Amino acid sequence: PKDTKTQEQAALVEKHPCFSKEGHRYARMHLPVAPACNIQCNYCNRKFDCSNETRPGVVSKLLSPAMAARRFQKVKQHVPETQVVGIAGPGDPLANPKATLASLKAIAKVDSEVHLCISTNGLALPDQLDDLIAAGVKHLTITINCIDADIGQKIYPWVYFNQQRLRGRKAAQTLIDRQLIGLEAAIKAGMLVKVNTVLIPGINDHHIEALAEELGRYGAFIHNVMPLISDPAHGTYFGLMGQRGPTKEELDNARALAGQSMSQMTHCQQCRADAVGKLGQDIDIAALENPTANTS
Ligand code: CLF
Ligand code: SF4
Repeated sequence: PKDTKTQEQAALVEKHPCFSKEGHRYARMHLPVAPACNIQCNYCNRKFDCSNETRPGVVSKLLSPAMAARRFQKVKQHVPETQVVGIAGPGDPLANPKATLASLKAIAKVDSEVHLCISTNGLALPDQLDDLIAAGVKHLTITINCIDADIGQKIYPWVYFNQQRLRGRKAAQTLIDRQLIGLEAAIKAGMLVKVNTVLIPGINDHHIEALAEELGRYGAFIHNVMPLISDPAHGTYFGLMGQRGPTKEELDNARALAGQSMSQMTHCQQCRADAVGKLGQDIDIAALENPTANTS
């Protein structure tokens, strides 16, 4: 059975452009169906896309589940290498459970073979894991920036949980607890779990090694340390506070330290919530859907 499990995992990894470097031959498509979020990150600007997985600064046009399925059909014809359909924003997929689940179902109806992928901050994961599994999701990303609430309270000004807006250390601890419960349960259920960490100099950079060690103990599959994008033009809180992103050396150093316990993804493109195509070769979805319109 162990061999079968390993074979299944290898098949899941092979065609996913984010979980495998060899996956670059294949394309992914994001469905921007999830506008709301249940937490606030200081690196987010809600007017733009979730920087959990997405680069702030460009607004995606929201789609309904039916529109998302139609877009997928069109993309599949145009980019047959599309092997993965992910939901990564522009808010948090699990803060929009109806739209997220309806979209996953609509996609599976069009193509039962396509890999379904979700990226979340993890707050609602323990409650929604069973629904995701039932919908056929096998690839999951949780953005975990720290496992220490003293650090977390500098990153998350509030967390909305059980009809309450939590602040300070309590907010951070609640989020971290839920992330780790969700991480453990998802791995136990056989999902392939990636963890994204936004590297924020002076905030969580000294903590990356300990974080990666813990992720290794849990059995996360791969770790993606991504640089903070703090351009004040994007209006993020960190940008307004004068927080800078890491230098290339700082990023390389953090990845090397984390790499002692977790295999590292280094080819992340910090995609938009509506990105389509191979990594680094996004196609123009507006032009594809509206070939006659002038999109310049
Ligand atoms: Fe999308 Fe994320 Fe799935 Fe990939 S992106 S939901 S795991 S299909 Fe990939 Fe883009 Fe980096 Fe994300 S390159 S931002 S890691
Ligand atoms: Fe923004 Fe994403 Fe953080 Fe929610 S989880 S506040 S959408 S960056």
